[in-house]
Amino acid sequence: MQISTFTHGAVDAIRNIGDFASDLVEPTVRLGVTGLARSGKTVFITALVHNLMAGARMPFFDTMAHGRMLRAYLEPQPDDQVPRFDYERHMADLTATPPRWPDSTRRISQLRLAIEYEPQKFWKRQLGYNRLNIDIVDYPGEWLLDLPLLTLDYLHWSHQALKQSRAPSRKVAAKNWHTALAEIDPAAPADETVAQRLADLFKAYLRDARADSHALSTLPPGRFLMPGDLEGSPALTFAPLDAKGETNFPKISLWAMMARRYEAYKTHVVRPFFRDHFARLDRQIVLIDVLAALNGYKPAVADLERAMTEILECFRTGANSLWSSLFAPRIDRIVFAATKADHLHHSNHDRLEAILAALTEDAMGRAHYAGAAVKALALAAIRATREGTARRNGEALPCIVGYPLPGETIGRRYFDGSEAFAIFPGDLPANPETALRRPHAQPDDVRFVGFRPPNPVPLPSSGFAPFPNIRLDRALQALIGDRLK
Ligand SMILES: Nc1nc2c(ncn2[C@@H]2O[C@H](COP(=O)(O)OP(=O)(O)OP(=O)(O)O)[C@@H](O)[C@H]2O)c(=O)[nH]1
Ligand SMILES: [Mg+2]
Repeated sequence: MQISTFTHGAVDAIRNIGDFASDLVEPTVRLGVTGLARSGKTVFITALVHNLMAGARMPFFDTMAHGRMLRAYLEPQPDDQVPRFDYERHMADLTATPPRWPDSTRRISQLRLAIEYEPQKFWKRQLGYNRLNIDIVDYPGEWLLDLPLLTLDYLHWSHQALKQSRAPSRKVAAKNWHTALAEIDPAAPADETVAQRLADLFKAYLRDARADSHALSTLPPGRFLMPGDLEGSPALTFAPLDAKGETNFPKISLWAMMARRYEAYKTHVVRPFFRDHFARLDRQIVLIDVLAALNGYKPAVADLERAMTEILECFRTGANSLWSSLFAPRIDRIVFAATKADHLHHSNHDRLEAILAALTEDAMGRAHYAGAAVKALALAAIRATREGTARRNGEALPCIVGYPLPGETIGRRYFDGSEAFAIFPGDLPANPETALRRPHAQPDDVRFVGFRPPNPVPLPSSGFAPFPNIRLDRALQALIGDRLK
């Protein structure tokens, strides 16, 4: 174990030296956009690229605010073997009539944005303009859940997966799998048909658990839900088994076969993904859909907190962490963002930030220790609502106005997507602990509906005006502002 860790670390270190050398020629920032499924990664990346290319007004992004931004454009991405981020297609969705959100991401993709800017210092300006590349990877959020698997062996993963599947919120979805499992003797000789059947039932359970409208974070292995290139591959033919207190299984047993496949999944699928796309990050933004969790009931918040803590624990920089033992980390700036802040009136943004801070307190504290600059903010990469005031019983209520997505409901009201509505989403509690630990959502609590994207504004020349947003400029400043001086 020690030896293999060392060997992997050495290989990664050599890669990093290569990156460092190419960085000297062409300064590059590798920006990690991290987040669970549906947290807003693809929308964030698309909005960031479009708003930089379209020269959006960004008062809190120094380079733009001080007029030093010359131009931004997409370049061929550095890794030929990774597909390109389909920026044009996502833009086509967002600027369609009516506009729609991009589809959920099914495979990995990458993009490189080049920024040309005027240096701040007079003497540097005499040498001409500077250029900074920003490399970003987009991937299905489900895959992020595999990161904690790197620290779990098959026995512990099986134990954990079984425990999670027995939770009241998942028991029903797991029924068929549990029934089959009860008849299995893990010490019996390995049998491919049995392995296949258990893997199928386990996958069906994961899918059903995800389909539960209250579930926010899904359960690993991520490729079971979003296989990408591994669709139909035998690499995914394994499932947890019930060890029933036993720890020693014969080499020819079903248990041993499943354990080997689980380890192979980690070695050949999980590890390379994180090594190739996360290990070399310079900066990271962690997107968290806090509002969706608050919209659900208590297990949703607990579920989100658990998933994020597990993931962020792995990302922890500094000595003796999984991250530093696997890869040589160098992330020196981290932004935590509560996404979709346009679901709230701006008077509530501070409260949303306070809830985000409470939710990620541990992880943020640790990252800080390791010398990384950390910032938490409420953000909407694309603002789908505007603010207004509604009158109810003579009282003026701050509300938001937007097009609720077809199928959304509030109370008895059903929305078909064709009309704009003024909605009073409610106030978040002033004390973040109340939001996170309340026993059950009350009927009068905050209630959020999804909105379709705002109507695109075509420009007279060509293309579209930058997307309205909330605090995208602050996020950019915190992430890359210092690299554009
Ligand atoms: N109102 C609003 N909704 C947003 C915003 N960003 C994302 N959304 C909503 O959240 C959904 C998910 O956003 P994506 O960017 O696709 O999320 P993702 O993290 O890429 O998800 P996966 O690809 O499934 O991992 C979108 O379809 C929108 O409904 C935002 O800034 N404002
Ligand atoms: Mg996506």
